Amino acid sequence: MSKQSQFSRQVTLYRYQLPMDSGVIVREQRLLQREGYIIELYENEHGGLGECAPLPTFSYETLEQVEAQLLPILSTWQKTGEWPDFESLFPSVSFGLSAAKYELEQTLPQAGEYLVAPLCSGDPDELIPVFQNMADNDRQKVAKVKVGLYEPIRDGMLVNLFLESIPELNLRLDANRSWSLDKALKFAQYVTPELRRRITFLEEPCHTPDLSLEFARQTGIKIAWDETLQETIHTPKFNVTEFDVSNFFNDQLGALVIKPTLIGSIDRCIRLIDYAKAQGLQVVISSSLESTIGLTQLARLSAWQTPHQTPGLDTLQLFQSQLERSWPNSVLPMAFLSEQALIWRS
Ligand code: OSB
Ligand code: MG
Repeated sequence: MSKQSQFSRQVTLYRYQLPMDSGVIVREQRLLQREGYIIELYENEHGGLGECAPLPTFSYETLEQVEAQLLPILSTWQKTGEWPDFESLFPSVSFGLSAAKYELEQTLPQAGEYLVAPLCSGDPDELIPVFQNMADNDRQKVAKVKVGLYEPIRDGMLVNLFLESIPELNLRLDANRSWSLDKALKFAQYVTPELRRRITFLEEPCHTPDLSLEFARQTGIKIAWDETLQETIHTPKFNVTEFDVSNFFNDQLGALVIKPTLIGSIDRCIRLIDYAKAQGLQVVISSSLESTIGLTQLARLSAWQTPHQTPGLDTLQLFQSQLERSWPNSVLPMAFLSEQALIWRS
């Protein structure tokens, strides 16, 4: 038999369920359980895992659609070793499948960036041990705060307090498009102009990208695209090098936030990162609440492709367990793939 023998490749598809509490991260629908698929591939002694976990209210595809798309792809790969066109797949499928392929081919470096920007909920004191660790590692103090959930005045005062009480702190803020221009400006009014410099960026302050840009022009606070990038990728003729540059790259922009589960394959993410770098724009790799399988891969992607950048991966704290792979220093118990639902094996 040739090397293409069907016995040289093995595929297992699991569906996992992990208890969690998404808290305020997923605004419209509090998630108490994270569900997704894990692909496990083997070929000639090498293995690879990939996580395809569409995020409710953020992803456009459902779990059912993911499974329906995955099954024929996995069957074909197992029989022939052929991969599909990653560009034509749902982003979560494209990311998970590409991650498994990268691991199989040993092209995703092992070293990961596990110093992440802490997501903080309101008490600056919580951050002291985290910042100590950042300082010990010669890193800038950076944290992320969700805004737009309460009154903009409260948010403005809170941000001001953070910046005032922690002198070298840099803050990333995220409003997930929840403000009108008026409310966003009200927020900014409560942040002392000299302190605004230490807001590295505010993700998606307003209901629309145009309003967010207007907010940035009026306040001097840099913004970052997250939802806007995801939306752009969903336009039918999306092409990394031809997307609407006027909206994406301008002086108001502090960073591009890339959530691979919502964007697509590792190759696509790398093309976007290269393009952003060429424009002098920072890129932050961010989580879509993946299990430790996807999350550690994102930490590896970040160390590899956005070195010296603190990734937005502080989401394991929302879970009650890790899955199969450990996140360095996490005290959460481990759940295993062997305990998850087996969907298909061949
Ligand atoms: O709004 O950026 C978001 C996680 C899941 C869905 C949406 C978001 C997030 C995060 C991840 O905030 C953490 C981070 O980016 O630092
Ligand atoms: Mg965001």
